[in-house]
Amino acid sequence: EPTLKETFAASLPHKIEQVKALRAAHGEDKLQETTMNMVYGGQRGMINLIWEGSVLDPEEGIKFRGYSIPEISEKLPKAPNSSQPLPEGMFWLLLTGEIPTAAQVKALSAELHARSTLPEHVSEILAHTPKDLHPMAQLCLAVNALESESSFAKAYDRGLAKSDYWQYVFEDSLDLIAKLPTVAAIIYRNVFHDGVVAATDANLDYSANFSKQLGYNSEEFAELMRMYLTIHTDHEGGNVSAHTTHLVGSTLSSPYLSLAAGFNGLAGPLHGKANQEVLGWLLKLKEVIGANGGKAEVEAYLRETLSSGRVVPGYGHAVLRKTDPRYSAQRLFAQKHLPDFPLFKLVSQVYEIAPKILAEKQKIKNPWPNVDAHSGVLLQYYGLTEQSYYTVLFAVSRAFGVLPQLIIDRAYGLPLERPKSFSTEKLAEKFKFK
Ligand code: CMX
Repeated sequence: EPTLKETFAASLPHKIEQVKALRAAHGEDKLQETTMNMVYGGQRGMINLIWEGSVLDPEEGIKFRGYSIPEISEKLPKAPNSSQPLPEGMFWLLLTGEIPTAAQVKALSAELHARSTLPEHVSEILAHTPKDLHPMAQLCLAVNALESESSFAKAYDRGLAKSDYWQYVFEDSLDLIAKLPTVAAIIYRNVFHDGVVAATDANLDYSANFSKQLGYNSEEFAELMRMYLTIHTDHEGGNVSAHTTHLVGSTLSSPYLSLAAGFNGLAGPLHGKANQEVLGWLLKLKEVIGANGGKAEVEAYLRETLSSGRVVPGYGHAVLRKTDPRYSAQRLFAQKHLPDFPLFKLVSQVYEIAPKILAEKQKIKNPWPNVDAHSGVLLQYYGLTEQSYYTVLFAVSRAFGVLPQLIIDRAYGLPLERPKSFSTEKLAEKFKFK
């Protein structure tokens, strides 16, 4: 059976032709009207990126190459005795648009395992990093330091034809995904435990090995990781981590530097760090309402968050207008594996109350929960209680979504990204506004 690289390479000529034909037919047609509010308003709703892996529908949520999360769960290959899809298969799907066979995914898992060794200087840097430096800052340091391994940067320095860029970006992307769990596990074990990372096993899948490296040996935790790493991969192109990786990559910075840039964006509280924020917010809620807290207390806590000018973490979205299907997938997992866990019950209670309270504020366009409202509670149940680490897990998964597009960007020969900006003076002048 063809490998991932062969499958992608085989699909490429047709894809490039399709883009060429589409542009020849409609390249100068108007896509939409843009308004000044879009420019001042964080470009909401402005179509200005190509992103092949996924498209987000405001009502239905994410579709990965056209497949919903339940469809992905059903169709992607699974580990033996597992009911969760393997994120390795998701990477395959996002890059090629095709559902891989079980044998293809097994071969990819083995290939990632074979590429997973870290250069010594990266472990050295992490060993000398202060423990109180945020785990996401440590991750960004380490991914930048992995630049030494970039075959793209080396080949470019030697002199590389544009048509060959993608091959090296592909190799770097696989190496990066392969090395990330070890980097992430070193950070976790250094900051919160004894600094020792368990050995991996070439016969296990990526998530089972990563679980072992973190120090969690139960099959159920590996199941959680398989789901977690699959659903956090990709959320179309405009979110900050995806957009940043793509933007920096357009300068022909290596995949390492591009991904590190994306991770810096994921580290913000309005994006990936919301999963950490949610946990802090929930634990505080638990403390405030005590053992006998009811609906009225949760409502009061929500109102207090809002009236103090803060956001309710884990709720709202720039594009979604319904409950995030990534939230629903995690809820299903909790209902199956931890239905009586008190913190899950609290999350469910907030889900019953928060949308109504948030909807009272007219400016909030989406009162429903997003992915980050649920992930921390699942980790808490299995003992991974260190909240400041949560965004690192999101980052490991996000690499599976943004790197396929980086490969595609170079395979399509997309140019340096360089939109036009205006000053307020210039806009006022345009509208003859005084
Ligand atoms: N709590 C309080 N206020 C909220 C809110 C929330 N959960 N969600 C939106 N709002 C506010 C915004 O802060 C904004 O207020 P101002 O006009 O005073 O600045 C107003 O409502 C309009 O915002 P919006 O158009 O509904 O949402 P945006 O597209 O601007 O922002 C998001 C989207 C996710 C940043 C926002 O909903 C938010 O801050 N949510 C909490 C943080 C969070 O969960 N982030 C994770 C998102 C998923 C991810 O990237 O991982």
